[in-house]
Amino acid sequence: MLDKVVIANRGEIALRIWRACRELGIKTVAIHSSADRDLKHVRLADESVCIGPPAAAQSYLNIPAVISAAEVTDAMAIHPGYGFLSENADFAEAVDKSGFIFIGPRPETIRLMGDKISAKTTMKKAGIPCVPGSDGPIPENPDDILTLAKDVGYPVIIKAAGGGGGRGMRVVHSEGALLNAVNLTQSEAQAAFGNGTLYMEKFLENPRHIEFQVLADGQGNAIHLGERDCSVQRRHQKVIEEAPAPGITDKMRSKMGERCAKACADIGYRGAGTFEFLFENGQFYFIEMNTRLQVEHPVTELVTGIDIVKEQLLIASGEPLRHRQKDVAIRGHAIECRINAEDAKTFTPSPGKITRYHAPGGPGIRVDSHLYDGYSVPPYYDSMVGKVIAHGVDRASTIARMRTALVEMVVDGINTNIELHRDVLSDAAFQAGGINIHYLEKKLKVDSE
Ligand code: MV4
Repeated sequence: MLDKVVIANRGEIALRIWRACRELGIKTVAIHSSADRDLKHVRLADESVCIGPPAAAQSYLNIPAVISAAEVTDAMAIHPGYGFLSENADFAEAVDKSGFIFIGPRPETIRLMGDKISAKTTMKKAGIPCVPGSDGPIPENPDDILTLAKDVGYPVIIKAAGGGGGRGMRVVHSEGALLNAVNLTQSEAQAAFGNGTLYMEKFLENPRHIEFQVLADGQGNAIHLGERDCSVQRRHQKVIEEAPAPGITDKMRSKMGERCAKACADIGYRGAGTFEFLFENGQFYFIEMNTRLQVEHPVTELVTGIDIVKEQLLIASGEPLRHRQKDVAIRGHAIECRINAEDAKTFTPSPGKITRYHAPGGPGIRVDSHLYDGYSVPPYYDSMVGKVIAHGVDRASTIARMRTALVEMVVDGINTNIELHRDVLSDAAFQAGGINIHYLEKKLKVDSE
């Protein structure tokens, strides 16, 4: 078993990791920037180390500083959380080489999935359905690019192999616009990721974003924990997630979930992971794999009863997977609302001091947040300050629970998106279920008119 873990993150997820360690009797080291001394988990951790100034590049992203903190505290493992260094293969490798355990997949796996072309090629070979397209990098020769697009069929989307999560992509609607779009995307990708390699896919116009959660022990065992629907998003930032995805039958879930689990077993995957799909006209199309714990993991925890962070810690300590697929059941429904410190109209960050904080509660309500009365939200990091997660026997009663929680919740002193959540949860289209990735941006446009 791990005896001491460095929590290499901040905010709600650092607190979430602290709680899981604590439950398992694992000692914790909070590493933080000089702006984060007052974070709740820093105060609760057994030890804390300030690793640098506020700017993330000099603290949470500073690989030598993070590893030094593990060395001076004699820790055994490092949990990266999400964002920051969580999907950095060089970091995972440096952690290994320094004699610590990286709580996540092997560096080679992170690298394989970080390149979106090799991720797709790997998954296609493992039997996962992918969006039709170039099956590898697009050709060099302009005529060959034009022929490829004609074969795929317009509209197409040009994506950077080094991109992901909505960065480095361009939609092309006609032959006349193709080569210019390719050149632009290539220059941007080279500048942003140091890798100008591109691939092409058929552009799906109105898909839903549905992702499957997996757990694997790196010893040949892998299971899936069903899917989440993350279609409520704005500018590639998810706002609301739910599990299970409306309209996905047990049969569809088992079929796709088991394929994901088998793909993990095939590649010797270790840890928690997520297969991202676009879902359109009853079909799943793989786009990317995330090799980290995700923000929205709680909805899966609530419907399966499995503590994903505890499982990550047990897997990292070398335990074989303790859950069998046949024992994983989806019970009821769960919805998560991400609470952001932001302006309701402009979405610009709204840092500042919390003058009054009341968390919602009651049956089926979980709050993952580091907020407390008197805490100051610093201006240097992501604006998400917590998540409210509701669980109920079915989707309608879960929506009712969430709406109650959002009325009950008070966060004064900063602006938040709580009102936006109330609007979405009372919207007939959201209540009907099955909205696509364009839903929120369209709704915001209509509502502002
Ligand atoms: C797509 C797509 C349509 N067709 N690929 C955006 C994030 C990145 N993970 C992939 N993305 C998309 N890829 C094809 N072939 C539409 C998107 C997309 C999107 C996907 C998921 C969630 C929100 C999105 C918002 C805009 C575009």
